[in-house]
Amino acid sequence: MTDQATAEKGVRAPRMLVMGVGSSGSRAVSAMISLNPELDAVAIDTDTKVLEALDLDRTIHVGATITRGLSSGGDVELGRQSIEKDSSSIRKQLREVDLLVIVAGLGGGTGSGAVPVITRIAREAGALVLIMVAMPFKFEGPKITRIAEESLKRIRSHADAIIRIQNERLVDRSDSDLPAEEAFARSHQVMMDAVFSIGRLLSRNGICGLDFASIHTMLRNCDGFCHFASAEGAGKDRAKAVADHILTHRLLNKGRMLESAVGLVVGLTGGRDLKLDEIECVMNRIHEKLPAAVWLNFGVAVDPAFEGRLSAITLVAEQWKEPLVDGGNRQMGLSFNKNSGQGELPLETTGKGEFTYTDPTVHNNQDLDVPTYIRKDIKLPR
Ligand SMILES: Nc1nc2c(ncn2[C@@H]2O[C@H](COP(=O)(O)OP(=O)(O)O)[C@@H](O)[C@H]2O)c(=O)[nH]1
Ligand SMILES: [Mg+2]
Repeated sequence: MTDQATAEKGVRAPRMLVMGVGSSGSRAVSAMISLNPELDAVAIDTDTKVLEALDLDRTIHVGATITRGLSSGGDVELGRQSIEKDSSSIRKQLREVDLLVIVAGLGGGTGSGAVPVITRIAREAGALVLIMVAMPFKFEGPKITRIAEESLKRIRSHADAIIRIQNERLVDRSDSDLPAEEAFARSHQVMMDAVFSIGRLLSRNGICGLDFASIHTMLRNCDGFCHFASAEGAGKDRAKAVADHILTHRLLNKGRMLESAVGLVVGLTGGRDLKLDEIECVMNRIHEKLPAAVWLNFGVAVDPAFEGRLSAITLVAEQWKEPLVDGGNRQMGLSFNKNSGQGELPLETTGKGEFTYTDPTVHNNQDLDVPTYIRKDIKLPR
């Protein structure tokens, strides 16, 4: 095979799989599929009634012998046992997956018990794991909150990054008429925005900048949590509207989080009518809020369905686990000069971060701490 043929064979878009876990997670995934049937997604629950009610082809029922098809009844241990028992069906889903996005509402038994286990299995399989969890509303009571917090701690010890959606921040306390259903729907909407935008930016629709390497850098190195916000605008002033919304976004602490960010990924999606001016307008306004030395990466995707609209997502890191280092433990020049355009990491020299001084996780002679796409020498599209 010629070099060119080899290269062509190796080039493929990174594969993202979305896994909805527990009843809320499964419903979220079902809502995503109904809007985008192409999405690679699977729903997993102990409760057959919930799975059957979803209009989904790909569902996995776990813990049949443990809960007999019923829900875990809020028992986290039953959720954990159910997934351990059926871990082989989870492993099968993970073949060739580069990025696994797990979606769940914490506070119940299945999602809270199963997500930490699935996260561990996926890391062992070599996938980059992004967890998107909704934390319960205050009105659900202290017991539910405690279950969610404890599950989050366990997830944290395995996941690359967690996007924690504080349901409480999605509602305005003055909005006393807000139907409960609408309140829950908002957290599903945030998850949906995040999944769709990351998917678009990783696909071949991306016309500049953002690629799997930058998302990888951000997720692996942020200090566990990464904050997400999205905004959309339409019409003539859409760029300004999108920037204003991001700069005052509730999920970014009314925009204050940007002032102390250490890392930021911005993804813009527009239609074929997207103008360079508009990209500049959004980026310049966001730049103004950022500290001088920030690691910034942005990407733009064009999707004909976005004609007349502009959407932006941001992933914000407030802290790195440790200064980003290369294989020789040399500090990398990651500071982003606000005036110099885009900052980007040379992927090949990315180090093992916090794993620099720990033994590698070796399986079948492969170091699982090295991302799948590097181990398999998959050339990522730039
Ligand atoms: N967005 C959304 N969240 C929900 C919904 N139902 C429950 N939740 C949230 O998800 C948490 C877990 O509930 P659930 O998914 O039913 O539990 P599980 O099936 O045992 O994992 C709850 O504490 C709620 O905060 C829903 O319909 N939509
Ligand atoms: Mg349930």
